[in-house]
Amino acid sequence: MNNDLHFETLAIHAGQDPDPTTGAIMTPIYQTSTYVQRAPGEHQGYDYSRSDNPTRAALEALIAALEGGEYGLAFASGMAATDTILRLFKSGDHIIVGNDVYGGTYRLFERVLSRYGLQFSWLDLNNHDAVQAALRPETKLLWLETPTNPKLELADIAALVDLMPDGVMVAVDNTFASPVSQQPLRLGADIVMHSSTKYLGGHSDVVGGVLALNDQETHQQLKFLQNAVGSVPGPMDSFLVLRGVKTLHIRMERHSENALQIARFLEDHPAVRQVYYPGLESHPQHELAKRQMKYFGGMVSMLLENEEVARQMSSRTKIFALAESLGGVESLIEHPYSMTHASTADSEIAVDPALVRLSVGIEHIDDLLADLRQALA
Ligand code: P1T
Repeated sequence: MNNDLHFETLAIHAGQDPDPTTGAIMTPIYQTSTYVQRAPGEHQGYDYSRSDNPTRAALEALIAALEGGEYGLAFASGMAATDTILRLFKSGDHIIVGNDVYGGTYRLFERVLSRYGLQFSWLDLNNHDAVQAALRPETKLLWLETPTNPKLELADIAALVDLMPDGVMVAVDNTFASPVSQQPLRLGADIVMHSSTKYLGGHSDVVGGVLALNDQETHQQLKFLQNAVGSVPGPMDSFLVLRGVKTLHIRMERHSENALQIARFLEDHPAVRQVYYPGLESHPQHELAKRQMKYFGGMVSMLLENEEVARQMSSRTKIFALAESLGGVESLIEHPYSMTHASTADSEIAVDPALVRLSVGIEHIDDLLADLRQALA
């Protein structure tokens, strides 16, 4: 597949030539753990499914194409993908992280990896002076989300890449934007990570993670770790992400249209103190959003009067289902303080208890607006 084709074409075809033996147009689910060898070490490219599996290989080729990278890697979850990146580093290494991230990322970094001697600084990545001042000889990685979970803050990827000295990698968790909206490798980032559980899968039926990158040596190290650590996705899960991605571009367009209308509605609602959505003119980084993103995405957060009101609203919607996760075709609502970001409680990156987060789906906008209107009444 020629990776210079348009995104919409790559989403449907990259890594997915029809099966040469049967002509099957959909990638077969190679539900096998092992592969027969003609003689010891003499096989057809596959020897054991932790190391490689053809369905997973198709997904890995697809994600590389979507992100404009040379290499893709797939994992059992977004956290597994993140963890595998962090295993590139060793005790004493220092990592700069944006101070608004998914709660599970905070938990992995501070409660697991810090026990192995990795050191983390949590910073406002829009304060470039502070980022520069935090750099140390031991700094090896800048980790960022843009837009962030749950406050939809943006980071200027190209500017931050420029700020990093040689030897400091930049990894972007691109889960909220998805590759149809922004491709961080093209802006100079070294590694892109996704929870494919979200927009890539798109149907709330799979947990997975993926990486994309250009550097051959880093790819070899990550591929080694993928096999050595073993947090790989099964073939069925790989297939579900392959199938989900085929409609990513049209889903994201509708997610974004619906989310913008909802953000505008919430901005005018007296019960809402603040709305966080990069597509709103009132978003402090709206200009950066227009420059860096093709779509503003389906995630909207809002600040209500207090925690009690936020909890009540989260329980009152009928179409927006109260659940963790995001990026599926159906709309979800959640209370980050007690749900997705409970692990950041009392920390330097704790979220406001009055915050409510929406994952806006692709249902009819009038039904979604009516649901929010009744829940806020
Ligand atoms: O859940 P998993 O596939 O392991 O991905 C973790 C992850 C990583 N990065 C971001 C930006 C995420 O949002 C997530 C998962 N987030 C949720 C489950 C959530 O509801 O926010």
